[in-house]
Amino acid sequence: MISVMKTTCCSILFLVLFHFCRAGHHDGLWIRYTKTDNPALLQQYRRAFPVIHIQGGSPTLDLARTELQQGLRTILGQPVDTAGSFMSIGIIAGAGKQVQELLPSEDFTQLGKEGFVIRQAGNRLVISANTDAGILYGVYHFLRLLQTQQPVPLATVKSSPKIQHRILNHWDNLNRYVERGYSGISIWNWHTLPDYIDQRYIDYARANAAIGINGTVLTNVNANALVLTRPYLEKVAALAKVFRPYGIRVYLTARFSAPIEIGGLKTADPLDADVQAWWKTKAKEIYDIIPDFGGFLVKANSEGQPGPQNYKRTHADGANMLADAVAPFGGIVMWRAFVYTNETPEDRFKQAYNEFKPLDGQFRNNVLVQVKNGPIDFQPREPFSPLFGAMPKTPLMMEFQVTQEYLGQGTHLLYEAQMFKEALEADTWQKGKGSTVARVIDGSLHQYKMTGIAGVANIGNDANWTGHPFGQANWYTFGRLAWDHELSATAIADEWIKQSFGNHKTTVNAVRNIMLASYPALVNYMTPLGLHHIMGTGHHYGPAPWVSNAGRADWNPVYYHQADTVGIGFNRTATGSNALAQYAPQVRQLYENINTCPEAYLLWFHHVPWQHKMRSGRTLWEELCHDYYAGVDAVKTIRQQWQGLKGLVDEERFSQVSMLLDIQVKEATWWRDACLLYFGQFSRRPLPTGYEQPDKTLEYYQQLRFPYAPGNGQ
Ligand code: BDP
Repeated sequence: MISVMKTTCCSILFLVLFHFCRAGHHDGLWIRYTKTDNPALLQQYRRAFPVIHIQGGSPTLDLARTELQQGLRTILGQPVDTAGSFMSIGIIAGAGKQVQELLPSEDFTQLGKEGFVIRQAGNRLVISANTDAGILYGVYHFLRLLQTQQPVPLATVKSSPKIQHRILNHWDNLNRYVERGYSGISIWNWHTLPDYIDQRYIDYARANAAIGINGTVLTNVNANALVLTRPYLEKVAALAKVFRPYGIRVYLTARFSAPIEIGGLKTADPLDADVQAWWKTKAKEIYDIIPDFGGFLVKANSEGQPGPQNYKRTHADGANMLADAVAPFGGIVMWRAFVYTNETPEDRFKQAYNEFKPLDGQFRNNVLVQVKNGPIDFQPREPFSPLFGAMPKTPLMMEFQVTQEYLGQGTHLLYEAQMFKEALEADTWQKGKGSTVARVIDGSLHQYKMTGIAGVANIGNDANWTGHPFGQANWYTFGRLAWDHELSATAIADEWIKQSFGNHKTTVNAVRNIMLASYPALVNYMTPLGLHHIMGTGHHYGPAPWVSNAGRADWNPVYYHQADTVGIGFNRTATGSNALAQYAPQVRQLYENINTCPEAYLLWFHHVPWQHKMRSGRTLWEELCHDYYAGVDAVKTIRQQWQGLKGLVDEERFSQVSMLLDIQVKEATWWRDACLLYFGQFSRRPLPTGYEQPDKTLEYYQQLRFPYAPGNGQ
């Protein structure tokens, strides 16, 4: 008897431990609640929130109730009474009139469809909204306040999203290969869908709802028409069903040639009546099984994808045809502006603007044009795309890349918030000072009726979702900025750290310092002073500024840096490609004058002589050396700071990040040495004295090959 009991106890203990490990640090994302470790605060929380009452019932409210109950139970470390009455002390939540009446002075119209208010009303904390989704967002926000140990009584929070469509873009193929993915294969297991619902789909929905993401494009922009066939649509419907109560809609990429490939038509011409009818029928079929289907994302006439220009039609013709198909069902079309062709002997920087600006006003009102933050392609630092602010009659949405294609991929610790903020805060000057990119995409500058923002996901089926443990911070940041682009990089970092690593001051301070130092470090060791697109061909892994034989001119690093014995950089002023003319005059003038151009963007716009005097007093060559070395030094400092966290963060992540930082130091050094040896051939100047000399030759770096680096497969 005793021995049986022992075994049972042991297995219970084992199960508990096992459960803790599984749902532990690595895979819990920011919805991994933990008990408040500040005893005084814990007492206050227990006193303030003993009971939960959620008014009303619906799948979304049921989720809110469960989330609140389970989250609170863990945070308080004691059971929570959910059977409380409307008059209980504790938390009262609901979207209905009765709850709203508890806040008589509140203007609920301001909150819109997704906003919420959290406010103390007597001895009750009221979470209210106009919709169930708003309540769910409010509940997640409330749990975040507790997880980040805000004092009680909690300050009032009124929050509604500044942007309507906040969408993740998965570049996931149907065979589960993730284009530019560095964290395993796709989380969508198309083979076992629709019948098998992986717990991950639910965890994914929770994590996204907790940060306000309300849409997901499941498939790659380099699209496969098969996903639009019935068997796949049923799989999509199964995912949509999981996501629906979390306020998340599904979208698909539409391959423009689908009417030919799966419809048996001879053409995909958007002005052809049969093609139009095919898309209309297809849209109806989709909405029959997914009534809240979000719509289509389209990459057309870019990098080999088919599009309307195959039939001498415009991007507007193509987008409008799809828009007409989904309009009766409330769907939208996100048409990408990432287009460029090698056949046009034009600076690639200028091509998206040239193509789209003339089409302003020609799109249906359920079309958003999706523009990458910069004019080229997700480089470590890009000036803002000149399209922002230039299309007042067409809602433009932002496309950020969360996955780190050009940013150290799966092994570099990079916190992307400052990069996103830099783009959002850039002033387009299109309607005078203060015409920021953020105001373009939140619709306030041009009164857009529809607004959106997309982030190319860094999510895969790795145990921790994002490969690098700090990749989670970038997913989190994207969601938080999509909700409120005014949040600061520091505030978001603090929230994420506290929810992911706990509230210990030393940890929070050290991890924050590391995160904030990571972006300037990466820019310095990869592409300082406005260098861009000098990564390895195809996979974009590592430095390869010497490459000049890629399939098309504008895939070659030499096209972008233009180094010669006179200097380095791409002349985009009036004496060069004149891309600067695409900006408002104030921006153009600022960048065009080499003395006012921010040095961070210098080589984006100017071919600068090697002996040019920089603001530091150094010559350009010396500055380049300085920045590359500073980048590597900064990563070494980050590594050192991380070592100081031994014992303060869990062993698993401590050792993962330690190993990754070793790789990062190695690769940053590789970037620095390879680039400076290569550019030194043109500057014909030695490294300034005092710098550690490269231990390898340029030839060594040039012969490195990585045929199986992620990004080369299908
Ligand atoms: C580039 C990627 C490529 C994508 C393309 C796009 O290298 O894999 O297909 O962008 O955004 O950055 O369409």
